[in-house]
Amino acid sequence: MSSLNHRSLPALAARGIQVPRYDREHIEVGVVHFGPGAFHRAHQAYYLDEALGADPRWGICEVSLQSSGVRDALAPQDGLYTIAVLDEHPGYRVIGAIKQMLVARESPAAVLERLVDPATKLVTATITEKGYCLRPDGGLDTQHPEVQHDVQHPHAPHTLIGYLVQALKQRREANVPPPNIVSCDNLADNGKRLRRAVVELAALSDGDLAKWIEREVPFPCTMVDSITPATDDALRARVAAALGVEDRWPVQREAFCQWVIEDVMQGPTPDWAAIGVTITNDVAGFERAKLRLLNGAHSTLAYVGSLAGLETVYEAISHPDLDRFVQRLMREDFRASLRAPQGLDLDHYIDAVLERFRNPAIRHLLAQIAWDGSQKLPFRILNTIVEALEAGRPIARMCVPIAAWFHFVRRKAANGDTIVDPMADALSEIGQRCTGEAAHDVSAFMNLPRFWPARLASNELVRHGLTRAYEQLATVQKPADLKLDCFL
Ligand code: CS2
Repeated sequence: MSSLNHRSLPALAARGIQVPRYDREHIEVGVVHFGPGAFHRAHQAYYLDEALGADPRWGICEVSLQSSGVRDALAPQDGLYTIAVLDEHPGYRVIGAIKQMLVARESPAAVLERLVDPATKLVTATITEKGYCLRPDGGLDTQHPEVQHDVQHPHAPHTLIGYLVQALKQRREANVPPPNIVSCDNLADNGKRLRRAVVELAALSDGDLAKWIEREVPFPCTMVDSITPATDDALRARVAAALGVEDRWPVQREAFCQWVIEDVMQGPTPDWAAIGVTITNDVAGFERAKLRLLNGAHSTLAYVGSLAGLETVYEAISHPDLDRFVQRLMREDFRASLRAPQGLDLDHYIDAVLERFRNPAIRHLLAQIAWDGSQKLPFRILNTIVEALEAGRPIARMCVPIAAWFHFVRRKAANGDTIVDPMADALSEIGQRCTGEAAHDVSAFMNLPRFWPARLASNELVRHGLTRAYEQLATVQKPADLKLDCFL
């Protein structure tokens, strides 16, 4: 079977596949994106592909910080790839928005050149929580080896933060207005956090630059949402069957797709309203609701479900006890911590999220969601526990997913399985020290450095809640063992 490339497009269009409606030869790079993983290609690249239909200025230069995988797969395809939208009636769309692909470790100067180019008006990022190199209190972790590298080598940085500082410095010197810099990761207050990290790194070498960045550069906060399971061979086969050509790296997502951006951007931007992006002054309300309700529930299903041997979100939400438990957690504990932003009804939102989890067309592996627990849980659940304690609300149910994570780590460590997490070494060391005795094991996890918000680290209510949940989950091995009614 031949491979997808620009010559395939007319035949694909004739087959009824959606292909770019614009002349790819004439699009310009106006966006530099860091982290061209599946989520970005299913989400922001889709929106920009829409924008290109009316305005050629929003082509993307994709930057991978380290890996050459996406570039190597998509270069022979002229940057084209397919989004499979999986629902009752699957749809396929070929995206043409990628104009250039760079691997930063190979060509740092080319990345900086792109970032400094006045045509670059938007910089976006999906580098996952760990890519921000933050301390638990939210500031930049200046002890982080990659951050230290960037201090020493400002022209060949390793982190997004390093690239942004250097690019902003050069733009300022050349009198080029700064781009809008949009973090699209699942961090609460993602724009504010990114701004703080960039300002703190800049301040280490150039106080004036740091002040200028703080004053002049827009870092809108955003909420991004679309369930995007990792690409597997089943998807490749499905796409090949639908297209009649082979796509090395298609992506898949549900039909639901949402992007909400804070209304602080300056200079030229895509026509956001026309492409379905919401611009608002209250992004924090949307962001928090999504992070706590959807992602918090996801992590709960991932850790509790994995203990019981369940494999996918669909299987986990179809387990009656787990379904009841997660609903209670969402409708009471998580919801109590939220204020509805204008235009969002939280009860309807919860219903809609649960409906999305119940989509049988999506095979979303719990193992994928379980990655990077040390980076995700603080934003998704620990912060909600902190607020519940402050407000005198119960925390027992919210201790269950955290205790399930402890067991998940302990079992991985005991079996010698890889723990995918930037704190894997510390976690596997704790996991190996676990004895199965709840008070002992919970203490070991509560001593994990650089994870716990200050208010939780030595809180007795938290210790008690975690110990009880840990005991309750200890014997769960299969779906029938999952009895969570004692937490309802
Ligand atoms: C998931 C998210 O992998 C995970 O941790 O919770 O990727 C989730 O699917 C997206 O945030 C949905 O927008």
